[in-house]
Amino acid sequence: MKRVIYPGSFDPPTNGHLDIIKRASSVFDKVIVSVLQNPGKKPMFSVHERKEMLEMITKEISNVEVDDFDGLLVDYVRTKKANIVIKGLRAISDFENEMQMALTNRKLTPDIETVFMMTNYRYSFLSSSIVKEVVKFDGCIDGMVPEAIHDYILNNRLE
Ligand code: COD
Repeated sequence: MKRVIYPGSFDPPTNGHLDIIKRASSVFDKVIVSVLQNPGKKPMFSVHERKEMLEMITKEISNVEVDDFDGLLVDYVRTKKANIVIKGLRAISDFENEMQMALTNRKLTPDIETVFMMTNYRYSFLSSSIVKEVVKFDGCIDGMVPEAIHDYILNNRLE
């Protein structure tokens, strides 16, 4: 059984994230979407809220589980008895950072593989930061985030 971890900040989840989750769930037996508890960053949504949103948008995908983690990703991957990490790639700008993370993870634990999925061209411009920026100035986020969490984002955002 191929279990994969899809880690991220998901602050908030976007249509780009959901697209990767759906595609990964059709390739692998189990996808564990895991929110990093990162005290270093100042998120707009709490870990609890981000998990709640991920659960709302994945409730119809039976082989997806939502979780959270702290510390090193490779240690967490081992505790979940998985050996594959899924990442999404948008532009060249993602590549440099993602390559650095993948090689660091490989150095730490050689038996964990990182598998990259190319973004869907429709969502190639999308990031959580863009969504937060638009929300902050009361812009329209239709089409950027899954409909199921559109109102949740507007109602729970931090000013
Ligand atoms: N289309 C496709 N993919 C996308 C899109 C989009 N529109 N938007 C985002 N993605 C992908 C990202 O490329 C990423 O792979 C994933 O979705 C999550 O994105 P974010 O922005 O929510 O999350 P990040 O990039 O902040 O997550 C970083 C991690 C939490 C994975 C990383 O910091 C980590 O592993 N931290 C743990 C500490 C650790 O182990 N460090 C050592 C390794 S360097």
